[in-house]
Amino acid sequence: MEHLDRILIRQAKMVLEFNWTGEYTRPGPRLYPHQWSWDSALISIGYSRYAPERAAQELLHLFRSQWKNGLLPHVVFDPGFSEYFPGIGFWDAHLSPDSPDDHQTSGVVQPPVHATAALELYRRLGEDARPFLTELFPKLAAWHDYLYRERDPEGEGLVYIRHPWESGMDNSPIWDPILLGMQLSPEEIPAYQRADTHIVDPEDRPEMSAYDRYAYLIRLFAGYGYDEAEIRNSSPFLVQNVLFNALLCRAERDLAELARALGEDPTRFEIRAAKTARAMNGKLWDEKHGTYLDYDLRSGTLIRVYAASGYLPLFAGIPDGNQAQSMLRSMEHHGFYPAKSGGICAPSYDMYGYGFSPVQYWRGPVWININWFLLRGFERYGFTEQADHLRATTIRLVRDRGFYEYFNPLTGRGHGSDFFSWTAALLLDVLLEE
Ligand code: 2M8
Repeated sequence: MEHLDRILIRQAKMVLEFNWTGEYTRPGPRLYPHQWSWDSALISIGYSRYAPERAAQELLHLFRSQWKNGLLPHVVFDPGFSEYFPGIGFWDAHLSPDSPDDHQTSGVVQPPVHATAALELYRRLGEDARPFLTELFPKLAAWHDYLYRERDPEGEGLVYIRHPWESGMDNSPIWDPILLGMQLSPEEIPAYQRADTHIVDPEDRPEMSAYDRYAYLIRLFAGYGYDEAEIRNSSPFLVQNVLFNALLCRAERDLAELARALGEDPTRFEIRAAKTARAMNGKLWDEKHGTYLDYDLRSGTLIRVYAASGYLPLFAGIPDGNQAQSMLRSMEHHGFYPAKSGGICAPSYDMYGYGFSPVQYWRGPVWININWFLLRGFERYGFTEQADHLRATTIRLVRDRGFYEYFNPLTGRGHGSDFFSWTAALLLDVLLEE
């Protein structure tokens, strides 16, 4: 191993150590003081490589706050930290009879990468992971059951998200058409005070008009006591999201593998994974552009906005060989694989797309988790040259610029939170692989 890599590994471990609270790992020191759902799954993938007990602790702590109906909340609050919006009182999760009695959480979810993370740990630990798996497996199954039961009422194989935050790509231009259509009167906009814009450059964060709508949706859900049938009837935001469904499909397959390891029946997970893959290819595939698109259930139309998440089905093995080839061409010919023009892979949104910003959060910057999903996807399809390139640029980016939350794809400059945990964890996964 090269000397520079060894230094980078030490630094990455220090970032995670710095954010470790004793119970879970904060995504970032000041901006994100609580536990986030998909952050923790990605963080545990990094821990699996060198600190397996931590990986297990991270996931088990998160699942202790799972709702009684299986919903896995996107944030588990540490009541000791109040400087974050929206906090416990804004979510009012206790209004749901399903919320946990002894933990404070949000009332939305995030992409389901948890079974994938648990399988990674099983692969590293083998039989030693059995006690952990025995405890986590029924919770993972309940989480996936919740998604297919509550979020796929027509049994299509595609689950919906009901808030932009559920995609993890909070202010992606994918949501613009829907948010533009949400005309709110002043009295519909809840009173709130943001904390994020005091901590990092406001230019790097979502607009106020986006936050108004995030806040509006939360209060709408709380007003219905988080009753899913009511929310389904009334939420202006109801989307079958490519990223979420691709990661769910992969997680279902991974859960089936865990079931087999535990001597449990994998059938329902296998059937659902296959159904989701079929539905994505049938409903969300855009043949002309060689990518997958989100579907707006309210308007009954595909959202023709091109983001890096459109290529994440590669991570789940959803496209066939021909589709995968055409996705690669699509990435290279559009603004996602700017290697030839000197840009940095992979912008989260088409660099030539309308509304692209090199600095504003999910509207263009490079994110290490997206790169990691793409890298593993390229490897899966044998796109070795692209995988090598993406691996090398990702490592170089973090080594040269730091452990930032996201990076300007034109200059490489880091933005958002420094000491960002999943940047460190996923880099460790890549650097420590055998
Ligand atoms: C961002 O989202 C939170 C809201 O959940 C925020 O902006 O406060 C997103 O990047 C999300 O994907 C991520 O999980 C979270 C914590 O890193 O931050």
